[in-house]
Amino acid sequence: MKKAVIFDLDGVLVHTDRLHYTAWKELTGRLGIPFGQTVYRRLRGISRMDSLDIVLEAVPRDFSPEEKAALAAEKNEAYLALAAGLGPRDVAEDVRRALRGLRERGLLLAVGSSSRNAKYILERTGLAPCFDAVADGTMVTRAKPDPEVFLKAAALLGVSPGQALVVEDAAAGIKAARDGGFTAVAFGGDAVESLLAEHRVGTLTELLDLV
Ligand code: XGP
Repeated sequence: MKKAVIFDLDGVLVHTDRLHYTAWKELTGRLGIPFGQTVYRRLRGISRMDSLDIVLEAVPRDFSPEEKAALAAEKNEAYLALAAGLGPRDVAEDVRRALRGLRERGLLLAVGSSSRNAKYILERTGLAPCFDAVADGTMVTRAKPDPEVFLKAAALLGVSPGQALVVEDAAAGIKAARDGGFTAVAFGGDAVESLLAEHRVGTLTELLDLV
C-alpha cells in the first residue's frame, strides 16, 4: 500500500512545459541558436542552469558565469511574463479529479520539481492548498536526474521512498525516481519514458487504480 504520491509539476500538473519551450525559443532566437523539440526534450525535468548548458552547446565558445547568469535571467523573465497569464482554468479537470480522489483515499500529496518557479505556479493556478509538501529547485543542490528533490519531498511528508509513487513525464525525472527507490509512473511521454517507468498512465485519474 502506498502512502503518498509525489508529482512533477511542469507538463504533469500544469502545461507550463509549453511556456518553458516558448521562453527558451525566445532566448535562442535572439542569440541565433537553433532550437526545436529535439533539443527541448533534453531540457525537460532538469534545472534552469543545466538547461542553459545544453542550449549553449550549439555555440562554439565558452560563456563566463556572469554571461550565463544573465542569459538564465533573460529566459526566466520571458517565462514569468508568459506564466503571469496562468490561472485556475489552466488546471485540467483530470488533474483536479485525480488529486481529489487520492486525497479521499487518504494519500499524502507532494510536488517534486526542478523548477525554481514551482511555488509561484502552484499559487497562480490555485493548486497550492492541494499539497502537503513542495520540494523544488530552490531547495536542492543536485537537480534531476539526481533523486534529491524527490527524497526531499518524501522527507517533508515523513514517508520512505518505497511508500511513494512519483508521477513524471520526463526521462530525467523517471531516472531520479527510480534511483531514489520510488515507484515511477510515466505520464504521457513517449516510448523512452514509458520503458523506464514501472507504470504508465495516459490520464492522472488512472493513478486511482494504482494506489
Ligand atoms: P526554472 C525549469 C527549466 O528552466 C526548464 O528548462 C525545465 O524544463 C523545467 O525547469 C523543468 O521543470 O526551471 O527556470 O523554472 O527554475
